[in-house]
Amino acid sequence: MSMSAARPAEDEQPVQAYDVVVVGAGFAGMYMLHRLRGLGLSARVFEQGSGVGGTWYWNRYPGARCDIESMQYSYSFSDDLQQEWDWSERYAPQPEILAYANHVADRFDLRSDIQFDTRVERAEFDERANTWKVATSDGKAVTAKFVVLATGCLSNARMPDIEGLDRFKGKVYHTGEWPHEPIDFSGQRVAVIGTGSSAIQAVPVIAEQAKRLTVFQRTANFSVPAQNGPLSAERRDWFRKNYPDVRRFAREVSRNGIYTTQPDRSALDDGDNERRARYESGWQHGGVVFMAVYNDVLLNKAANDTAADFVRGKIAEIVKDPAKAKLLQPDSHPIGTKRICVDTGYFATFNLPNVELVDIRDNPIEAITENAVRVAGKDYEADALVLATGFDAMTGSVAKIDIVGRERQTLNGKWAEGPRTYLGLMTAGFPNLFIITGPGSPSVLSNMIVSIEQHVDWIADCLVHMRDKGLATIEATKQAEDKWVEHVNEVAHNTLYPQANSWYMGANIPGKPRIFMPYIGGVPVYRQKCDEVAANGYEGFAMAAAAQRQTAAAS
Ligand code: NA7
Repeated sequence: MSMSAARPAEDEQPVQAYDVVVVGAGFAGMYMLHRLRGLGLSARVFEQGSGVGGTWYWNRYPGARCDIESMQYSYSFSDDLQQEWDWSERYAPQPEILAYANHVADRFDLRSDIQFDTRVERAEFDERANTWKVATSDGKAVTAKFVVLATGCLSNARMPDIEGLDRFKGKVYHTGEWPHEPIDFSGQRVAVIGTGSSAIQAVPVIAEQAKRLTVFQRTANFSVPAQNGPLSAERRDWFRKNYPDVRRFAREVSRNGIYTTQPDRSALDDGDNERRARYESGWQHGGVVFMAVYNDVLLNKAANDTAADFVRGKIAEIVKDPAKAKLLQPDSHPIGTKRICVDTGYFATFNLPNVELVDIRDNPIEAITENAVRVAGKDYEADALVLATGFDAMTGSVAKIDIVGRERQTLNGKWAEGPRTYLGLMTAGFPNLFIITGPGSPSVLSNMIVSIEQHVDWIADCLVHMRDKGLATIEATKQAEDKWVEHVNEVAHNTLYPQANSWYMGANIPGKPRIFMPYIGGVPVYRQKCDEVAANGYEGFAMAAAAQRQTAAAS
């Protein structure tokens, strides 16, 4: 018999078996892999991009940068790493964050267990074997005892349903899927659709290059200045020296996982002058922490109005043309209920002679023609179109995977009325399937890296517990999940957040159920709850050894 005849056909190749399959090699997937290796578990990471970095791999639009200070938007798990990496600016630009992700991949030798350019298409739980069968876009399949979805919250770019988009003859770019080569808009007429965080960062940079820039605004957005600049050696050294306290504070004290002053008073406790002075100082300090000048801005509409009025006043001061200023002043949602944007010169950009603002709130874009965006019968000609139209947030990337749990239930079927999880970590009926920063956890309302590290550590500890006890499966009970979903909703509805048509609510995707997805209770409360659950023998989760029947999960 010849050697070739002895080789089994492709579909007969033994299926590679891993302890854990991780989906995604962004900041969550990379750290998960690092922890799994440390535990001596075999792991395979599948990543659809050609490199690590997740969000920071895809979002390469001009002006893209973090809205949390770099010294805090960074891993804390390795002191050597946090002591050795040099950030150049207070808020790192995207290329630097991507360089950091690559540095981490190299430093911890992660690449050998990451398969790039490969999408996970399907994951199906085999109830007899207690394993997941994971099928990938290269036509192969592997098995794993556990699957960890590290798919990211803002990773599924949303193309708008605008008639004629495919007819446009010029270049079309989505901010969340930006090309890898630099794009130079010099001499071009550029149309930007959308005025969320991405557009607010991109518009000032594009305006510097473009011959003409037209911004199509459906909803005016609140934005505060980043007050970005070079990171001083003193500030960097201060952080390095104080990292143990800074990180502990971010995990255990700060609601949003950011080391910053915690507000101790209501906006209504101060008179006009004192309040204005405090907002002014928050504005001068810069960044998302503007929302934490007072402790009730997101709880009380009257308090919220004081912050919103302050920012509207700033817009009126910055934008010279009063009609433009009025259009740019948000009036349809309380400040902060859509994620507060952080900018460098956004509002001032509208003072430039080459920049036009088109209000599409009452007159939506009618169509895109071969060379223009048409609004109210008028054609705004453009050579390039920038779609800053956001993401199918939090659930979009999970939904793209065909996930089949117990009794052949699909996750998309189960979540048809909105995502349901226990602690954002697991969903009933899908054993051994973990989600990092999933819906029902603080995730996008927090410093993502703090929340990622917390989830990864919790999952790693859980896997050790299962190994030590000889357990084969863990799954959320329906009862615990129902209670948690109710709690998440209750907390959300005690705030002003549900008043906005935001991506937190799924409101940016036609037909997506309106459910407030992240958990508002705050990072410390949430962490404590997760720790208590683990300390109480993984309360609310059903765990079983291989031979046991899984009945608890159905109770
Ligand atoms: P966002 O915040 O979802 O913003 C998307 C923007 O695009 C927003 O202004 C939308 O208006 C607008 N949009 C979406 N679809 C359309 C259509 N069809 N026509 C006109 N305008 C449209 O996404 P970003 O990428 O800016 O930011 C996402 C997060 O990334 C951000 O919060 C940070 O956490 C980082 P709308 O407000 O829906 O009226």
